Amino acid sequence: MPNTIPVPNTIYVVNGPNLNLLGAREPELYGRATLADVEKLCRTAAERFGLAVEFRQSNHEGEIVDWIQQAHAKNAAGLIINPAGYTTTSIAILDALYVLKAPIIEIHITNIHARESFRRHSYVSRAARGVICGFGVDGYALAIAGLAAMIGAKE
Ligand code: CA2
Repeated sequence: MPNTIPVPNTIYVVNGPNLNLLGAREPELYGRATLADVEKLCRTAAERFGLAVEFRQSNHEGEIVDWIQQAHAKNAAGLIINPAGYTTTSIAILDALYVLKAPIIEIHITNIHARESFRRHSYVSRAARGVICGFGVDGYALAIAGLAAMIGAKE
């Protein structure tokens, strides 16, 4: 058997608090797509580049930290994170992201710069290679395409 190192091909898509409510509340802000729709969209976008997706959502900071550590332990090819309300508060999530060597993309459904000023400061951005916001849930597909380009995954 050839002694080859497997190429990492799994990307983690991690969603923070309240994103389980997508589609059910505040559609004027976040649209009508549900989180299940977003998961499907991510899988379809990733398949084009031969990438697999671990799709997660949690309302709990520590669980998100655990998944980031898991992405590192499993040698994930990259991580896309919508930290939601933890964007502006979580040094614990930032510290976990700093450990990850694979590229990180931060994504927000809305344009956080056009909203309340407190939404504009992101701890997570310090660890992110790229940030996408304001494209609605299509931003997830854009994040996957951008990540694929960063890691050299071809269509
Ligand atoms: O625009 C984004 O994706 C945000 O990360 C969403 C967060 C917000 O705190 C950030 O400033 C921007 C809020 C997520 C809450 O998600 C909901 C979805 C549907 C209904 C209610 C909340």
